[in-house]
Amino acid sequence: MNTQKKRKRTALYSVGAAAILAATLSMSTAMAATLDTSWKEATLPQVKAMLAKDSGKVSGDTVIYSGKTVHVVAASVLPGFPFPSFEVHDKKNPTLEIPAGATVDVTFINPNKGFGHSFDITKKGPPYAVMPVIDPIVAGTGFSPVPKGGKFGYTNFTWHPTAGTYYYVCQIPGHAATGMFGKIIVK
Ligand SMILES: [Cu+2]
Repeated sequence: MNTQKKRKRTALYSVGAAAILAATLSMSTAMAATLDTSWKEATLPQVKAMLAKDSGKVSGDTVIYSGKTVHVVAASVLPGFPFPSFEVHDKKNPTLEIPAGATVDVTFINPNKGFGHSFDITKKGPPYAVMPVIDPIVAGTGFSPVPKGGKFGYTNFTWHPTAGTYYYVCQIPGHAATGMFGKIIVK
């Protein structure tokens, strides 16, 4: 990377960081109004038990699923992982490899104290804008509750994907732009 590009990236990052802070502050108010009732609550031990139910197998930076029904269990910013990021099987933003025609049962949990996140699936790859404006191809999670009092929000949705390349993306402003996304290969 040349120096000019590096400077540009640093400048963009600063704008992104300020936008994240501003957006996070305004989102907490907006989310209180838009939060849907499909979110349930779990304690951290329950979150860890749920994460263990992911049916994939880790291979390098990929989680490979097999069978007619697969269980994808994703978290946002688990303790010890960088903000903002997703984790599946303790891997940061792994690529998920899913068999075409499978029924995909997705559970998304937000254990990130003080922040909301979403897990939305799209065909649109990076780069993402501060406001990604993604219309998910399946009804995704919407914005999670902000954890408080040792309780963490989680929700489920089902997806029947056809072969192709997809991405899972957080739609909270600034998160996808600063790396909160991963790839899904369905084949
Ligand atoms: Cu996020």
